[in-house]
Amino acid sequence: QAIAILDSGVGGLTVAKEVMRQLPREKIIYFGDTARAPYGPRTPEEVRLFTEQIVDYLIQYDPKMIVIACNTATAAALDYISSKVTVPVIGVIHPGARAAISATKTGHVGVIGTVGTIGSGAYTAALKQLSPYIGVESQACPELVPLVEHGLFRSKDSLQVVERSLRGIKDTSIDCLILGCTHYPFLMHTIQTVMGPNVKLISSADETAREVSTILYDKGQLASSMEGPVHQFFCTGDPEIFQSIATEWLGEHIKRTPVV
Ligand code: DGN
Repeated sequence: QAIAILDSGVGGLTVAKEVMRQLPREKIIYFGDTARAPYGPRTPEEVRLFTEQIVDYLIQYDPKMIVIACNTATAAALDYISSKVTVPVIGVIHPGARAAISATKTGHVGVIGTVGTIGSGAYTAALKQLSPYIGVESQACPELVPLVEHGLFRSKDSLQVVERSLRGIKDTSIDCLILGCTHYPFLMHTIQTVMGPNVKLISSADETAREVSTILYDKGQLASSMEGPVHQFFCTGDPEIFQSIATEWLGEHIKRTPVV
């Protein structure tokens, strides 16, 4: 049985990569809804519906767990999806919040994400649930997902776009910045350049992969095969762009079966 990982597009590959690194025996079935990305500007109802459709598709493959590797979909649909399926379902917001709480020294953290994620207040709620006196600065960065989906994350223009996007949060006194969108690790170096060396960037990928590992271990479901798994990738949009971004990011040749 595989681990199903889904996102609005290529962003969840940042989580898939970390799952592959921490759990190299596990097979992954990845679904990127590239035709309907970005999810950020959509209503929570629409994001919930899209997430449900993807989960209905992935359930046919009988996964042992589902990772909603999209903050926007986690905020809009995690509870709903968890109540619908019988396998464990995790999102990326709680793991990201937990990683920030363990990294901050000053108790003042920043969060960047899509309009949907920031507007939902889900990060502030998750951070304050863990640590009630934490100070949180939030900033929506709607220009960043399209940059990544178009494969422009290494382009010269990306620095300007990132500078513009981070203007509101750059001059605060945060010591950690949560990359509250799974697309943002593609822009990690540029974001670090703009924020400067004193701000630690937190990606939820490591912590999410750790949670996958813990859940599968507790359920006695960790893969034991000695053979390397063959992962499967699905996308709803242009398969060539998806394949080139996925191959560059994961460093392996990706065989994918696009779906409509
Ligand atoms: N990767 C998604 C997230 O983490 O929120 C991006 C959502 C989008 O499509 N804008």
